[in-house]
Amino acid sequence: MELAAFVSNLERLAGEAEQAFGSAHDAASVEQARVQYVGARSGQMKSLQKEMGALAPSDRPIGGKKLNEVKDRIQLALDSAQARLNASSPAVAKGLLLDPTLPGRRIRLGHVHPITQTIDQLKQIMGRLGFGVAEGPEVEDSWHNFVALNIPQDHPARDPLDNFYLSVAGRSAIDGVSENARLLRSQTSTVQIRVMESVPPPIRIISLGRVYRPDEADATHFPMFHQMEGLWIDQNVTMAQLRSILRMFATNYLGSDVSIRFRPSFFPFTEPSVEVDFLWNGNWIEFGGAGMVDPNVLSAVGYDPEQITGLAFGLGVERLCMRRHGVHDIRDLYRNDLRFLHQF
Ligand code: FA5
Repeated sequence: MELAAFVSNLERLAGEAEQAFGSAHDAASVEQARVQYVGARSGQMKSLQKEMGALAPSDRPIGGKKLNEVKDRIQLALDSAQARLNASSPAVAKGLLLDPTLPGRRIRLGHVHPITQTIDQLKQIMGRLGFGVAEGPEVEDSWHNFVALNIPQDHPARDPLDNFYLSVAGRSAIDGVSENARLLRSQTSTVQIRVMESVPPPIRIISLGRVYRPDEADATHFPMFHQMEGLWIDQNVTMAQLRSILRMFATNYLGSDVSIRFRPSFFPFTEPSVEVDFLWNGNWIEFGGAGMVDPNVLSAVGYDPEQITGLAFGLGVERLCMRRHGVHDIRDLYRNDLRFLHQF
């Protein structure tokens, strides 16, 4: 075959292919032209390539060079047809086309809320000290929230202004002070009563959960917060044990350098009673109450106070979490600001 004829065939093919790709305006016609001109099996480029063998050996280097030039032209025409198609696709119009050169977007996983994390840690620490976990309802009756805890009918702690009473069956919430009123529990000490009513001594439990009080929200108060209640019932339980348990708990959760102080106090359900303070940035801050279970409470649940003794404590979970993590406003825990929550 003549070199001139081979080159002119190549030129013709390149011209046709460029025209075909130039006028292809949808994916199907681009693909059709691709198969026709550069298809691996029956494409026209392929057949011309075979004709190379019919050239005189001295013409082959020039023929081969021309063949490669034409291949490049056709490939360019194919590439620009495809680019034109992509640019007009709805995905690009919306800016959605994948750009593989962009760094990947990190998927932000959610995680457990700091108060739930704190609750898990408290359960672990107290578990190592031999305390199991008990639970009780958040909607309570007056018996468990007050009466069995030695808080009589006329006690100020039962005031409707200090509790969230529920209005039941058409009765107003103010009637709540009555004997069978229901309310959102104001303390986890209710669980002490429920556990003692259902099992005989010895008992060693903690109970962690939400409690509710109509307190004005400020840096250290919130109307819904969590408490960790502890109860140890057995023969010969002592105040010294109460103090060492709370000390061990505090050094485990807050660090070995924590300072703890017990202040004489009063709770209707413990005698003697103490307030538990921890030192925080040079100030003594109240974290909870504690004491020896009052004989009246032991009698209310059917125990013999001559035989059975007990210790109990109730600590504010938010304040523990705040001191450990250096949070200075309890409201930050409940603002649901992800920039704050992601730090935990
Ligand atoms: C009680 O609730 C007692 N039941 C504790 C107790 C249990 C005493 C067993 C004896 C035996 P008090 O009302 O002081 O006690 O609350 C205990 C802790 O809950 C407080 O020290 C504080 O850490 C936390 N607390 C109280 N009110 C709020 C509030 N509005 N917001 C956040 N934390 C609070």
